[in-house]
Amino acid sequence: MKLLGTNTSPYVRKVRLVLLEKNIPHIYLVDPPREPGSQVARVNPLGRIPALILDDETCVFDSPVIAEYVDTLNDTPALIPRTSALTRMRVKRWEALADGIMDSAVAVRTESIRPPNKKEIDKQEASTISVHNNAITRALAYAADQLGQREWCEGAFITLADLALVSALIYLDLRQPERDWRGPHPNLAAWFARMSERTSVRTALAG
Ligand SMILES: N[C@@H](CCC(=O)N[C@@H](CS)C(=O)NCC(=O)O)C(=O)O
Repeated sequence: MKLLGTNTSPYVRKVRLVLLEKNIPHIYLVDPPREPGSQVARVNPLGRIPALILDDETCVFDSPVIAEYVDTLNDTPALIPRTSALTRMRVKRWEALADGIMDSAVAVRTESIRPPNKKEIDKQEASTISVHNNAITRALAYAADQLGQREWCEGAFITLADLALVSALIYLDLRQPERDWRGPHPNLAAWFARMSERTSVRTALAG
């Protein structure tokens, strides 16, 4: 199978971490969707990455669908719990929380790099940025509260929850280096430091 993505996309990093943690053979191709010659729009009508192309050319998108599909390919480890409906929901909710942080951070980035325009539009940009930044701040506090002093986001083993959250935080560090999320949330900072030591995270950060 082939994964199309870029090294900066947090959604792509999440999926790469799932593939790496589960040791699933794949080819990772850097293919920015807006660059001429990109094959992304041909395989994913939405023109977005990550896009996972299976050996029979089936294209799997978007990242929660890819993560769930890939997780069913083997049980080593099972990153989305298979038996308890409640635990499964909690892991998927962590993923939704992390994806929401990514969505808001991408929205802030998109607004911030838009060239300055008429006054009215500038005002709108400022309020959009603050709506999304506030959502990120609340989501981080929620994550820190849910994590507490545990080693993993959910249960006694690594799950998709940990991989999604670490991807969101890596993206925040990349795009909002001025945001001090570690100061108010030392438990999240300690968990992140431990996660950053994992071979999968190092590999996915190396490009
Ligand atoms: N909900 C989607 C979001 C994917 C997404 O928005 N990816 C961005 C890159 S971070 C993208 O491909 N944008 C299209 C573009 O850059 O043209 C997922 O989880 O896969």
